[in-house]
Amino acid sequence: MTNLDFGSGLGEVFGPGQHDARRGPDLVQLLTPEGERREHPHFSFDLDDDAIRGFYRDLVMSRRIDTEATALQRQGELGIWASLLGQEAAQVGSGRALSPQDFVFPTYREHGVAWCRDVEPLHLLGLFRGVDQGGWEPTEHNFGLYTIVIGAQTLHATGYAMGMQRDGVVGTGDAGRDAAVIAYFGDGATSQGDVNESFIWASVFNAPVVFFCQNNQWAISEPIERQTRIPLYHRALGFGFPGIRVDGNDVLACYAVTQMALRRAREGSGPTFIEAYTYRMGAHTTSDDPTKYRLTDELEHWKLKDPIARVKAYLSRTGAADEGYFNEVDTESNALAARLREGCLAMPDPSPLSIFDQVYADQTPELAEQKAQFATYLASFADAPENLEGAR
Ligand SMILES: Cc1ncc(C[n+]2csc(CCOP(=O)(O)OP(=O)(O)O)c2C)c(N)n1
Ligand SMILES: [Mg+2]
Repeated sequence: MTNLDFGSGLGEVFGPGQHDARRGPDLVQLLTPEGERREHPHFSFDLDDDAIRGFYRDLVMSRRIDTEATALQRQGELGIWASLLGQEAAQVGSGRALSPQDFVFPTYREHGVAWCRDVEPLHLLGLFRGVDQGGWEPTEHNFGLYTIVIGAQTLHATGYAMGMQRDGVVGTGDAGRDAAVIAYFGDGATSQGDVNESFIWASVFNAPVVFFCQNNQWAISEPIERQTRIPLYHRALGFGFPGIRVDGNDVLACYAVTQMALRRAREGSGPTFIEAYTYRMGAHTTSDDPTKYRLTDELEHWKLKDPIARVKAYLSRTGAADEGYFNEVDTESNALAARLREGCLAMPDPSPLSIFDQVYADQTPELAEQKAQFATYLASFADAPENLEGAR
């Protein structure tokens, strides 16, 4: 464990050490930024090169969805977009460690995890275009709806995990049946009451939940130094469960660490906190301008740790993939981008009244009344028939 002497050693914690976690003693890393495999005493990556080629494809496709969505927002086709740029490995590594029966509670940035759960990317675009509230069926993919209320989903995740305990799908010893929950959240979210409350509940009830924190160093314009004076993963100890820091730009390490944490949860050994140490390479959302509050040399520094480049370097160096493969993935990603663009532009505008139908499974009398009032209001416009086409 880190030797915190509460003296000059603090520089290690939130001085330069924060900005070059590679040197941190507790960072689990299995693939260096140069694309070299590393051994770790407790974690190993146990899949073959075929799986790594698959991860490469996942990483590229996730980034391509992201760049296309960002472009669509810039052209006025999406209201807003929250980019995952730089966080692809944290999401694909953890997402690929999940079993089909596990359940995911995402934030608003988990496009790479959505990809791993086979959620149609057009559904993500629909949400950010404002034509629906998230068009996917959570139970079809075991992937919840995006949550904008910072940290709230950690409570939902913990409650869901406790439900799994009561359903008897934890610790049965049947690998096809035992299930766990993973909750995604950011570094800023760790300052929320909800997150700390969920840690306590998960701990004392030994809930099968993995808390996956993507420490991308920023909560909009607030740096990590404003969230914590110790490494985030150290906090887990105070709640009574293990915490571990993994190189969030290393897809192999993220996979290995998440797999271990999910296994613990499924077998009934309780929660784990994973701090995936990464960097938000883009803006917080398309409404944000990070040049107002951070220096570009920070970005340049993290570009050298790009999560995709290191996998490509590994595959090239070892001969596990050649130019032909990389070109094939590029072509596939461009085809996906073209399909997304076309699909996004073709999305019909929703009926203004349909929002009332999406709130509860069963309509309440209050909501029915509000819907009727709104319908009357809409109908009061002189050009109502045109505006309301399809609204009733
Ligand atoms: C309860 C709540 N408070 C404030 C906000 C506004 N808000 C949106 S994103 C954000 C920062 C979140 O930062 P972090 O948890 O690090 O996640 P990241 O966006 O970096 O992935 C804030 C404060 C919100 N959505 N919900
Ligand atoms: Mg953050």
